[in-house]
Amino acid sequence: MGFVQEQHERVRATWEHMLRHPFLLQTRDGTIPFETFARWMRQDYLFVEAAIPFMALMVPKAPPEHWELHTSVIAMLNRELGLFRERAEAVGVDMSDIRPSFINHAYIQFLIATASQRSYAETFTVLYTAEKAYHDSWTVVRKGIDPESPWYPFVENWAGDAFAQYVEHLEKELDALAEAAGPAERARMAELFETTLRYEIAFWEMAMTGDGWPGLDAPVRVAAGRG
Ligand code: MP5
Repeated sequence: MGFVQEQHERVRATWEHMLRHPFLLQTRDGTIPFETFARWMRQDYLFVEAAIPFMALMVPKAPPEHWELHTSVIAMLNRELGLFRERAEAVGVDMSDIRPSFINHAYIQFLIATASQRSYAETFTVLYTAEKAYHDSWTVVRKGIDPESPWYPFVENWAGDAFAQYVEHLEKELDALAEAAGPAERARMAELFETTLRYEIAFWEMAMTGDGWPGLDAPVRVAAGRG
């Protein structure tokens, strides 16, 4: 069994826990409150923005055969930012003056620290896990969401065939990187796989429960009733 399958088996219960998150089930069933989905949109916009420097930091560590992959991911992220702006405009989500929630801030710092300080294979593990988590999560939403839903374009983006193929490609490459790694590096990769999964769950939870920072009431910039 390859490294990736091994990791999925190891964390299966936690992965399934993520896929049962109320944010996903309520989005699928059309019962998600508008402001809850809007909160996810604002926060994920910032996350996708931060994913661009994350990808760029991987380039100097990458073998030249992976450069095309990285440039295509950066182009994809730019298109995604356009999708967020288009949906926000179409549906009336205010995207002005957004700031990261505590959990989003932590996740972004984790991305950048990993890409700055860890090996290529370790950083690639975080990339794979975040992408696979989104593919699987939005696949749950796809099984039941009304195609007329204003949120459907997000479902298509991450649950669609092109994204599925991209994630499969990442899986193959990650297996090859793990094969070439020694046991100590593989152990660090396994830990990062699990940490990334935990951040993904925390992100859905934050979307559902609020974008504040511990010890503070809703930030001053947040309009009454939003949080
Ligand atoms: C992704 C995302 C998927 N947009 N947000 C979170 C919190 N996790 C994963 O990444 P991408 O780069 O948008 O496909």
